[in-house]
Amino acid sequence: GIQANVPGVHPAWLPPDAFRAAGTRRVLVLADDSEVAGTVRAEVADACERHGGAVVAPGAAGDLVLALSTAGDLPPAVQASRGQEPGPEGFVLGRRDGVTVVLADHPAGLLYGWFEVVRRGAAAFGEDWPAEVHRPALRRRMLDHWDNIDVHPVMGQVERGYSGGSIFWRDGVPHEDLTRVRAYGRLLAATGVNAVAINNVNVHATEARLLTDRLAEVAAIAAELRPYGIRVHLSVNFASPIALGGLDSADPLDEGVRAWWARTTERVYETIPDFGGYVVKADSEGQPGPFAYGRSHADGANMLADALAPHGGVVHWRAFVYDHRQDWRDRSTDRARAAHDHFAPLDGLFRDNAILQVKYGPMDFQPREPISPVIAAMPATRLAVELQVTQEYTGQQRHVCYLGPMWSEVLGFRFWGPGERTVAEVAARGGLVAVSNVGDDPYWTGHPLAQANLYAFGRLAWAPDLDPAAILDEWIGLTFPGGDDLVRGTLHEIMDGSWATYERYTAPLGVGFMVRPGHHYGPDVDGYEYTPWGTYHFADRDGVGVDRTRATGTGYTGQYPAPWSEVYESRSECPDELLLFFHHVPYQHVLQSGTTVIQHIYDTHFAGAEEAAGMRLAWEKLAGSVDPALYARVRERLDEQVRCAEEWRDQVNTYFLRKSGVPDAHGRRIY
Ligand code: GCW
Repeated sequence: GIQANVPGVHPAWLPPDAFRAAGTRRVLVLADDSEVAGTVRAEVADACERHGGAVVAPGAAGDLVLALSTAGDLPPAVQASRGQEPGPEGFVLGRRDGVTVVLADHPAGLLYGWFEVVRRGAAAFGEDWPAEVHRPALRRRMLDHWDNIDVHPVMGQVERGYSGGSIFWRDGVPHEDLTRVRAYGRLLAATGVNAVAINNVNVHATEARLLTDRLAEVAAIAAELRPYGIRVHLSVNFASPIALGGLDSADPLDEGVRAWWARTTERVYETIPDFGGYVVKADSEGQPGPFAYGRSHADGANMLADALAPHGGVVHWRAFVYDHRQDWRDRSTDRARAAHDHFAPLDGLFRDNAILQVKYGPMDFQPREPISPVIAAMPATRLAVELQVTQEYTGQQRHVCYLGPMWSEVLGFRFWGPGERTVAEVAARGGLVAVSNVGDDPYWTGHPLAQANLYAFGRLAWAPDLDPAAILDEWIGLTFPGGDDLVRGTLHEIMDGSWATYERYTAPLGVGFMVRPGHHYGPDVDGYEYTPWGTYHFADRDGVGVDRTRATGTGYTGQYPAPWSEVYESRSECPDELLLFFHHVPYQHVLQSGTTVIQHIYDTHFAGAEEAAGMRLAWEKLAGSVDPALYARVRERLDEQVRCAEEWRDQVNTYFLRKSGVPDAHGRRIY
């Protein structure tokens, strides 16, 4: 059966009512005996049982037909949809003569087609419409969990997790009952996600053993996710041959090391035949890697790719490699340059099943960064772009910050100018990956409204050109199925612009950070200024920002192709929102908006804090219209958001008033 509702856990975007339209029909399923097709049958049966529809037998008339093209006896309405080649995960969807038809070549497509019908609700059963082909734009749509088995002394159980403990492990062992994992798989499948890496990329001693003597735990999780078309991936420690295999080296060119990985990987596939592959953070923030042996990251990645290739697996090799022990006095080292400096020269050297996983920005998941130039620099490499659904730097699921608009901008960015390829197109053969925001919290994501980010990630990975406001609208319709116009309108009012609001009250004009070191929550303007982490703003009495130009700075702008290499180089053409990422400018520098930098800082911080207060006011309109417990949870978090936004406003404004001595043109209160 399906895992529709876990007692005590919020159903997120799949409450029973979301299935009303589909569940009241007569539904015919023509499929094979695969596990995923079995899921489709169970889903249909469950929805029909709840809402009074019926599963009909072949030959009978249905209002909805879900068919595999390989099934025999396709009814006439289905025949009309043939010949469109939806591919391994796609489907054809149309309505003809009053019958809604989903036709797929493979069971996964049928499952995704079913959820598309659910999403459309009554609209899927209105007027006829011609068959449309739906195919995912990106090949792998993956969530990475930063879950540990043990509770880490500093990071907790889930690194950068804001939703409680892990849904996979508790007290050092897997949860006794994994139905929650299955429910998670179901939620993800409904958005189009097809891969999950279950453990933290910082692989500590206990978690390293998931690869060997704790493999059964991975297999158990894989068994819960498989019915929803999701493959399991594992983060592995590069030094495993030493730590687990008793070898004296992890050198990727050493025959003994290579043989160890080949054997170990073979055993993984004996246990989990559809295992997805490995995720690796190497030579990054203290994790071991190939540099210790004088080898390149292509050598490292290819060794694992070779071990995985016979079994059809892939290695996701992360490009997040930089010097986290730099000297703040040294102005020539620029952390933003690091990934491109390390990886661009390796283009063409990676195996086809080695996927380079690149964070969307050159720094680290900031609310605003330029797009990583690595994505443009490696045409002969399969690239995956990495986003962060967990809101490490965007309010940690205490603040409302709907990230759909940010990701949509990232995916639609064109490195080579108008009309040229988008980031989503460049990453099509690799994928879109994000750090999950899910934990064992009853709302899954701590902040109930943060569920929308998880939903939007899957939808954008499937179709990057969807309008983020339309995705939010889908999410609202599914999650609050009885919701009236007040609910819908108010949620849009609060969430549509929430990323922009967050950006306004935090670090200005793309300069980034200014967060409290370590946990990264709340303001601390100089918190990282004299640290080894490479995240500086260089504010002094005259100006602020990082000079990354070729003319006078670190030369980072030169890592972009034209036109962006020129646009970013130029103070007057650089987009305002990134000005301080690329340039060090005087406080009186006039932005393209016509405002000076210092006045912009004051204005946006007053506005941002005011908007946060406006969100809380808007939410109060929904008292009585949404579930009281959910109402209270959001309300309590909005109190914290308002408090924190004021703290940001006052610290940032006070800091820059003291540095610059320039008063606010509007005479507002700065401390
Ligand atoms: O954003 C940073 C986080 C680290 C994280 C690292 C990474 C898993 O602060 O906690 O480590 O990025 O992406 O590897």
